[in-house]
Amino acid sequence: MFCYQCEETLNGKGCTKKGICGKDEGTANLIDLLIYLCKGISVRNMAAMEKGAGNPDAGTFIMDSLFTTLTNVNFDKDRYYQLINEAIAVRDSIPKTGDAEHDACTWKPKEKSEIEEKAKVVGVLSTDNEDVRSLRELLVYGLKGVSAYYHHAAILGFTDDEIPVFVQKGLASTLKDLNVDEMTGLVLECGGVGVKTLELLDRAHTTTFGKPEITTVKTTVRDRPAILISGHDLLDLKMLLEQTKGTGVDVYTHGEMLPAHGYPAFKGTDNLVGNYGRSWWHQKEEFESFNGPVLITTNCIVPPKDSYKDRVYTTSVVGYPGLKHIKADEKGYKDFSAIIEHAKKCSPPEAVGNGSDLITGCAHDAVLALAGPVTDAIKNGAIRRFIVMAGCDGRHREREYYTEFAKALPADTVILTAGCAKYRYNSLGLGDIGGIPRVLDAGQCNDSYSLVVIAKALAEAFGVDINELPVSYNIAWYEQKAVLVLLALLNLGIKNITIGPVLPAFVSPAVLDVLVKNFGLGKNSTVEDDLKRMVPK
Ligand code: FSO
Ligand code: SF4
Repeated sequence: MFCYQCEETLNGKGCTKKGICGKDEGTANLIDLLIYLCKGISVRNMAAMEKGAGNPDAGTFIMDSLFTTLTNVNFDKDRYYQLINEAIAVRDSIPKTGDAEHDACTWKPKEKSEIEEKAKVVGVLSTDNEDVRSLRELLVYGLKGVSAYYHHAAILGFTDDEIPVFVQKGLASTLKDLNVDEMTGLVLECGGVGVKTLELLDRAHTTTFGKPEITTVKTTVRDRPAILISGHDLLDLKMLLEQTKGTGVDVYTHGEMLPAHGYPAFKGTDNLVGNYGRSWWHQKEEFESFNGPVLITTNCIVPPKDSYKDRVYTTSVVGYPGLKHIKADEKGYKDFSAIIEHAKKCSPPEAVGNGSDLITGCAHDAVLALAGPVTDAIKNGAIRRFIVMAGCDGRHREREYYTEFAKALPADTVILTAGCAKYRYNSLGLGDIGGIPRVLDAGQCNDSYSLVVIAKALAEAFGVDINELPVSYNIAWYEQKAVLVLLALLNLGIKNITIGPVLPAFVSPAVLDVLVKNFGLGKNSTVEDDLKRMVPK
């Protein structure tokens, strides 16, 4: 195996025998083969589409498969065998349009052992040239991000045919000998498709669940049995709340589900009690002390401990061997009765954290409703600067930097955040500036679009270019959705973004050079130096 798609990759280079995330070698290889076959489907389907004979459903299959392969989504080998067989069936349902097709378009195993053998040789290292490999993988990770966000929009009925077509164009391109400019162009185009996808998802969420409102969320517990819901899928939360109503079972959000509290659709639901715990990597302790069942709707799941394994349920793209999986029926309905009955037999959750309230729901509509006070505060100097500190949290010690940076920010600065990175500073009690919270939590990483809308509106209000605003970007990344968000920001022309806590292993020195020269992208350094740079006097 060789995998270097996430920030926690072994020694900053690549996982080779087992993933730091817990993914084993066999699973990692099967993931490589599934991606290889998705590339093959794409090549064949793009050619067939030109002749009006394409399979319009292939895009959905490919994107759901890519979502499955993101970090901390699915560790279940059986699921990958199944997807590999489905991929071959989808591909072979598309008429062949040329004679000299790539191996990814024609390879077919006669028996299971051939799958394992093939899976060992089609991975990342099958591309020899370091820079070509870097650009291809950067594109594939961006496409994984697009696929994840698109999945959330599509299950709410919001689709855009151009997005799956681009995903196939991008995947197909990685089997071709393109020059550096062509590959770089596709990477930047992926950022543009990312903006479009995030906008689609924003529309899907706000149309379905209402426009988020600035909301205070409790982190204390009640003395009743409960279910913890984690991941990003708001539709799953909606169905769970409908089914737990009147059962005496409470529901708490975990990790990236926290922003759900800001949506009007979930307000006034008396058994949606509050948020439990912090970001994804604390789950081993938090799932233990929660006592009740946990439903994981998307990333990030970490290999569960035996002590609570029987209480963890997965759904949708998520999977882990031995965990109970809840599937949707043909109409998309999920029956959560097993998890609700399970909860009734469990003790109530034990309190965690300092019990302080959290603020969320500071998405674009809510913040722009404060446009007057915000622009006044900038004009009169009460707000000197905004720092976008969005992205992911992670378990490495270097991430302490983000907590320390937030603590060291001067009192006339405001943090704009989205994603699970917020847990590093949303309970620090950073206060407000004339009623404007100093940590404006726009929501999930899925809601990063809000940060762009806010920045664009400020630029318009002040009649300046987006790069002339008093805004600095100090982004923390972990997995591939964050890669896409970064590409989306670059596509919007945002310069001088700082990323950390380490640079992606998949960005080669030459590719990094391009990003530094064209966009001023850089890595974080010390709190002191970065403060001087990002918050000039
Ligand atoms: Fe965090 Fe995990 Fe939302 Fe990611 S929960 S790390 S970018 O999957 O998705 O922010
Ligand atoms: Fe390693 Fe990250 Fe890949 Fe897991 S997802 S195998 S930790 S690089």
